[in-house]
Amino acid sequence: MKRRDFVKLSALGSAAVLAKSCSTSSDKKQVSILETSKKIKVVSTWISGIDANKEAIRILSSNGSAITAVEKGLNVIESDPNNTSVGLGGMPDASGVVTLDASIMDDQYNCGSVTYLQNIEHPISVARKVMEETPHVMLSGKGAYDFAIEQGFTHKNLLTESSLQKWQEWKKDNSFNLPHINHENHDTIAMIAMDANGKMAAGCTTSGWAFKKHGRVGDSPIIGAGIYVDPEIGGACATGLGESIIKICGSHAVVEFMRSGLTPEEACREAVERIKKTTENYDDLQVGFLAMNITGEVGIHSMYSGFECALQDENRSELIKSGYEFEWE
Ligand code: SD4
Repeated sequence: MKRRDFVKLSALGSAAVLAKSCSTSSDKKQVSILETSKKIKVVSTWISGIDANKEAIRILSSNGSAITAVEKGLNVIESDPNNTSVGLGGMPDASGVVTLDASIMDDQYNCGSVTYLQNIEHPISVARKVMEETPHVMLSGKGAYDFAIEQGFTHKNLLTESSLQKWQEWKKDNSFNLPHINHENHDTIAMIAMDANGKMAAGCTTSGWAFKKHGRVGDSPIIGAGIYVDPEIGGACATGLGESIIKICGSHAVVEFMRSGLTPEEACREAVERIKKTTENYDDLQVGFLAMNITGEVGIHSMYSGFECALQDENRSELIKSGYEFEWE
């Protein structure tokens, strides 16, 4: 199903969801201040962020911490077999194996991540365990899996019938061509939350680039690329083609742009500009950034049209359409 149709069909529950356009290619110099007040709030990439946010805000409303809100919010999407970019139901790599990347970070530079993790439904929770239970930041592959089992996680087959079928179709026709990460074939979820104490955390969880080369790791588990949080400035996270995001340390770049005085939206746009400068061919290359500063102001920007984020606080839920550099159609 195309994203457009999914947006139309998606059941948005009882929350009032308003589509709001921040800027378009023609008015991209316009700066949108989406949110400025410092109170509990959560913002997540893509439309699936709506469901993740509901769980996160439930936790924040009962005085839960930002880090727990991020973990539990992302768990919802990891368990959704219909999201083909995250956890259960995630698209496999070229060899038919589902491999997962995830990272989590609070606003005290504590962080944890897992890469190339297999058969564990909640990589974001394993990343949190890496952060809290080990002296390390990142565990990978079999080591990450063994650690997860040690910590009480259970082995699970994450390849659904539907993802297996898509992989089989791809293998039959295109096994020499990677599908692009473009405007509508990815749904990685990244989230930034602020709790009642004004503390912030960010997280990201994904099965990465569909049909990627076996062993490939994207930006999502790399602190500074997929996510970053600075206690004095705010947080940022990324979605889209990980290779391009890694090359500019995307989320860290967004935070540093905010440090230099830019609003979150301007900072996200500046990071996209940097990718344009550093990437020879950005035809059909989608990247999107999402940022929140410590005053609670939120902004997003992407290379191509179609990127959107879900924002929720105690009173409302909104779907924000991103400003962008190029119109897709
Ligand atoms: C990756 N950044 O593995 C991820 C993909 C993604 O929505 O964001 N998909 O490169």
